[in-house]
Amino acid sequence: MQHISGVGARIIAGAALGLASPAIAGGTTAGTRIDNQATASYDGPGGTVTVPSNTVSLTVDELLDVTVVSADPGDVQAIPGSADRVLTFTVTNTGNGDEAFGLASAGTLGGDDFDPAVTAIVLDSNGNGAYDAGVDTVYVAGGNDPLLAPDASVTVFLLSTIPGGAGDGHRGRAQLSAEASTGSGAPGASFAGQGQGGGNAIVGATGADADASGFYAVSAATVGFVKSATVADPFGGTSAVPGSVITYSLVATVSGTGTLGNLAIADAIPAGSSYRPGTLTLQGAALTDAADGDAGELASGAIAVRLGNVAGGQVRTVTFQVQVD
Ligand SMILES: [Ca+2]
Ligand SMILES: [Ca+2]
Ligand SMILES: [Ca+2]
Ligand SMILES: [Ca+2]
Repeated sequence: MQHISGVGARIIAGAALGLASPAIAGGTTAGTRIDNQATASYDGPGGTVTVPSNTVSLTVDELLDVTVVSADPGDVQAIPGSADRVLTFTVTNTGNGDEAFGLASAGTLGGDDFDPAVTAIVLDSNGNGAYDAGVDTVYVAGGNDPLLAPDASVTVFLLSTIPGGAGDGHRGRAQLSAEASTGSGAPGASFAGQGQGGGNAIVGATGADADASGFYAVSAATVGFVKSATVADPFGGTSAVPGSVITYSLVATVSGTGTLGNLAIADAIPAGSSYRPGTLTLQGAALTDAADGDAGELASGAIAVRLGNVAGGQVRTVTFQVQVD
């Protein structure tokens, strides 16, 4: 039996990790054994005497923590009635052990103008950060819950249909939530023996569940289309008589925050009149009558002009002339 005595007695505590453990944000990896042995020393008659304590071994419990963040830089633009519009999220295991996470979505939420109908949760199974239809794996609750190592993340997509009645500029919110499959609850709640490496699993500061929202913004466009005519008769007047020249003006005005794709104008030459060759114009510039490389032609008794994609706020004007027979 050794006794610690004397003014020179010192207690030194030293800790040694039983396993090499990588530094992770969640702290020491769950299941790591921490052995701790203290020593005492004192000045004995023959010099310093060192006395070791018993070794105390602890296994690091698993903290269950998760974060979900929106990965979209802003609102995702969508047109009314469109399907499979994609919101992107990142789910990260911020705990210190391997954990699978159950996912859930919600589209019927307040704080917005409409409810997107969430149709699928999809895992970015090829890891490219982008939704690949038919390639990335559709999530099935309890079937393919993503298993994440500490600090690991998975990109998750929510696919939604935008209601047909959603108005231009309106926003709709959808939410992704993730929950540790071991369990969640109040921070500090413990699941005995369920931690990685044999310790307990303990709910961390996040509550072991998290959610985040993304927004769809409706970007719609409509076109107003107005046709007008001016008449020049052979006598310097404006009567429509045989020989009068009618100049038709077709004005397409696109409004809204979106873009109309492949807007096209067609107008049949009215009965009782004949097209005046070489009079077709777009934005004041002449178009050839032939079907060639430019945006319009006369074909099958009608003029046709292709305006392409036209964004809200823009106007396209087409003119042509006919002569009264
Ligand atoms: Ca775990
Ligand atoms: Ca809503
Ligand atoms: Ca992908
Ligand atoms: Ca042409």
